[in-house]
Amino acid sequence: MKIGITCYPTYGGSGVVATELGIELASAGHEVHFITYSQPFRLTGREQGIFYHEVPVSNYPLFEYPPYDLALATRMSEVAAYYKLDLLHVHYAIPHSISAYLARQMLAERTHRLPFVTTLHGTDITLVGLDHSYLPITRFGINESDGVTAISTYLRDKTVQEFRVRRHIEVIPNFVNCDVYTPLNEEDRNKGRSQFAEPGEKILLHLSNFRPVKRAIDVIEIFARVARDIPARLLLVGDGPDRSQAEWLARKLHLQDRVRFLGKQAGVSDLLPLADLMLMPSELESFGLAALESMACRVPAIATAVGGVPELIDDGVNGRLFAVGDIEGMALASVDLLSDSAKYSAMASAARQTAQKRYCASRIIPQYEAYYARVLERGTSS
Ligand code: GMT
Repeated sequence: MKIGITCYPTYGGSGVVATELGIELASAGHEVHFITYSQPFRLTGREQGIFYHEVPVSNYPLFEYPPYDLALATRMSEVAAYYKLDLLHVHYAIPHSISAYLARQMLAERTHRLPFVTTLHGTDITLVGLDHSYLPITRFGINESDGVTAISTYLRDKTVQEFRVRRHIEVIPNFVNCDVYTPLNEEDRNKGRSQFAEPGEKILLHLSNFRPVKRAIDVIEIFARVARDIPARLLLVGDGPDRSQAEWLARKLHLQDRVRFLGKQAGVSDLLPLADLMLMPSELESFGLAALESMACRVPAIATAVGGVPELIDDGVNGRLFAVGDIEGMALASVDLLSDSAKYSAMASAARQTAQKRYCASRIIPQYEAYYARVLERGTSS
């Protein structure tokens, strides 16, 4: 198949999923065209079977707000026509589904049929989509899509309930390449850990875009309590609006020598297996890709029981779940696990097994391929 993919190409879970999907589809023999405003950060631009098309947005003085969604629709229709795309797959409903709708209409005039699939990721529904100024157009984009997928059952149900859409929404969960996200052998792990911690110290890690929904402040508070009881370090990967407050708090709590902010990282498969625990105390996660990626590396997550997270984490088996804001509970559970090697090892193995048995790319990519085939066959998936 020839598939066009549009996503937010910078840092964020939906862009990561879209990029990894494109990489996996290309290695399965499909031709993949990314149509985005900048090159997705996990791509080098030289992958076999992957093409990148930038969306230029001209900034005419009259445009106080340059119409990106129209420029995107134009580029989508051009790329689809030039490269004879079979299908567009857009990630994040706003504005991508609307641009895809326009591209489809533009091409229909030229008798090129271009169905599009929209994947809902989370905040496009739970935050942005429910904003009054966007709700009707998000609903329109969902209803007009030829196929719609959601990354968890929670998100599908939330979409049906909040948007009152009656169409079918296919649940295809987030995935991870279990060969890339994998535990390291002891020698490599110890070598990697020595960059960040002394022998005998534990490593806790947080990975996010530091938006308020991620509760980065809770991460620092949890770590402060853990570090009182056991020798430990905290690695924070990513960047965003709450980073400076988190840095300030780490200093206020005299933790600056124990906490390291690594900023944005293009790939994290080399960092995650160095950690002992992932901290994900989010206010909301429709899935929690960061937890899945760490679990695949045999690193269990201490997380919150919100959104789609309980579909991934079975409390006490492959990770731990707490109420939002339960800093004490999350700190106690971290100390408990890190002090009991038998309990820790069982949970770490269960985490890796969950990723392997349920979320490996090799299991999930065929679900996307089958779904595309259904959309192409039927005209629409509903
Ligand atoms: O929250 C983020 O990290 C960004 C956001 C996005 O859309 O880019 O992530 C959402 O999509 C991810 C990939 O499908 C999910 O794993 C995250 O749980 C989801 N975030 C939220 O629901 C807050």
